[in-house]
Amino acid sequence: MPPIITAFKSSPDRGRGLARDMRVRWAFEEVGQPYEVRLVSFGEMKQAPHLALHPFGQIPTYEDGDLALFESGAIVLHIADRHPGLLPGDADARARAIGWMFAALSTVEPPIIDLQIAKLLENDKPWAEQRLPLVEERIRERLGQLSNRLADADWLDGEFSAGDLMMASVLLRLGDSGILEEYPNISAYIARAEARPAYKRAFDAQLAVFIAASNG
Ligand code: GTB
Repeated sequence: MPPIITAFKSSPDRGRGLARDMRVRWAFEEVGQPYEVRLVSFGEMKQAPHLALHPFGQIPTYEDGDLALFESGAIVLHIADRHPGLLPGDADARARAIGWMFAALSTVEPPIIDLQIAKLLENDKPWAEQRLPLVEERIRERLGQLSNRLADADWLDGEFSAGDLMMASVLLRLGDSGILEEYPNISAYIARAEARPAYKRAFDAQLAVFIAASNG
């Protein structure tokens, strides 16, 4: 039986591939492994059966036999570790690819999440107008540094790896903010990631959930 992951029954991103099951689906597609998806509602996420899998009541989770995991980074790393295709064979290159995964999740993603919080949850606060440019500036600082490091390379460290999968997933959350366009090499990097057949299969699979939910 293939591993089972969880995803939103009705994703607030309306099928744009921004929820964190997308990066796990993408990892499965890159390594050519089948997986199943159990869809959960916001209510179900906060109930005991799901909380037993995920202490914070979120998606995605991963179950394979006796193993249950939460945290998209841990799940993608586990998939990449188990199957060839997402981590280099050379031990040093593998360690660097894992380093890029952590950089994506702990250095680049936090200010991007801050922007979404500022725009969606704090936009009615009296200080919202002053805070937004500060948050945007922190993102620009990171993207400028990332852009310098990427330079004219296709991927962050040699061949495409789980580090690129995670970095592209995180950057895609900037969506229509207009910030990505300021960094042409990062925009091209994201376009290369989105053009990968595995990305497209994962994207189509999560979009199909949204379309089915909209029709049902
Ligand atoms: N650090 C965890 C991980 O990487 O797995 C974070 C998991 C997480 O935030 N999951 C979110 C969730 O379950 C879904 S992805 N939220 C429900 C809750 O906390 O109650 C976050 C997300 C949601 C919506 C959009 N969107 O609409 O664009 C994008 C991303």
